[in-house]
Amino acid sequence: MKFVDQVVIEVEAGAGGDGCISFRREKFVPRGGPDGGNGGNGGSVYLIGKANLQTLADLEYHCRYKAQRGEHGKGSNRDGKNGADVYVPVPLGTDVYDADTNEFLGEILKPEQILLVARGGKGGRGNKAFATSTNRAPRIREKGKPGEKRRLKLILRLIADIGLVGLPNAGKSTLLSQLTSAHPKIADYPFTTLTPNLGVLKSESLNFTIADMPGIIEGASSGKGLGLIFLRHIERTKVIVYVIDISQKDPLKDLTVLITEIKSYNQEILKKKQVVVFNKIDLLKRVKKYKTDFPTFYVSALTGKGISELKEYLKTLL
Ligand SMILES: Nc1nc2c(ncn2[C@@H]2O[C@H](COP(=O)(O)OP(=O)(O)OP(=O)(O)O)[C@@H](O)[C@H]2O)c(=O)[nH]1
Ligand SMILES: [Mg+2]
Repeated sequence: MKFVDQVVIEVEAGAGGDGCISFRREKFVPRGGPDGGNGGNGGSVYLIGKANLQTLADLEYHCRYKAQRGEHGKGSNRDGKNGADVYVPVPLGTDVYDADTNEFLGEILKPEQILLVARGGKGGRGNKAFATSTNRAPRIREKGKPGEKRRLKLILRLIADIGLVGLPNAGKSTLLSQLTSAHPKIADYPFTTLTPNLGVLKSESLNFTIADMPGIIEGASSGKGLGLIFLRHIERTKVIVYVIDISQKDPLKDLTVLITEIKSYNQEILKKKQVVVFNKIDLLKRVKKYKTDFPTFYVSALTGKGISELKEYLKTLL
């Protein structure tokens, strides 16, 4: 399915129903009192978190949501029915902004969590509600209030436990396919991965999600390659795994490039737990060990060497 992580949608709540002006008319009751019912409230629009959604793609096609209006009040004290609410399913990790003012409205992080984004209009009161001891036959009523209407900008920042970052071709997607049952596209050219891939690392008690990111190159923060915009998808992860191709000229410099680029995107990310994975050890006759500031692993995502140790370590981290 197409990966969409930003959309604009329009939401419109229902208007409230109007209050009614009516008087009781019955045989043998000469002057019946007021009996105009109240209008029903308009339906509201909510966003609701759905764990089975991974992107905002559905909302790109269906981008207008309108809730039902409230029924008008009727005679014989009958109040109008409330309009039905509308629930718009969104993936977990959706940030919600007003598209016109950029005001942050909230975020959806948990399954079935809801967020009110357009409040339904209140129904108007009927004339019965206006009767007093001095005015027993009021000829007034209220109109229903309009429902709220706004354009929303939805931005997805994935909720994953682990994020894989690295230069293009370092073997991130291959590593994802080793750690999880995901089948991302793998190829020997840079920028094979254009949008994040998700996989699930199964553990005895818990499952963890791993997100494989597109490649980062030096200067990405100033727009080179695919830029860094997709890094918002590792802002919510607990652990960052740097994947480095150890067969390259200067693997430590590659690590520095990654850290520098991430820092210029959002240095808060560097407060997370970080792990270095030197990949492609099968290409070397003798594996040289490097000193880094983080727990470090030497693996071959191709042959599977060193993968089980890495897996166990990641599980204990989480
Ligand atoms: N020899 C060897 N090749 C590997 C290893 N891991 C990955 N490769 C190869 O390296 C190439 C790139 O692998 P990918 O997993 O697509 O790399 P990536 O980091 O996801 O690349 P982008 O998505 O383009 O950023 C492929 O041809 C893989 O088969 C490894 O451990 N050893
Ligand atoms: Mg890839």
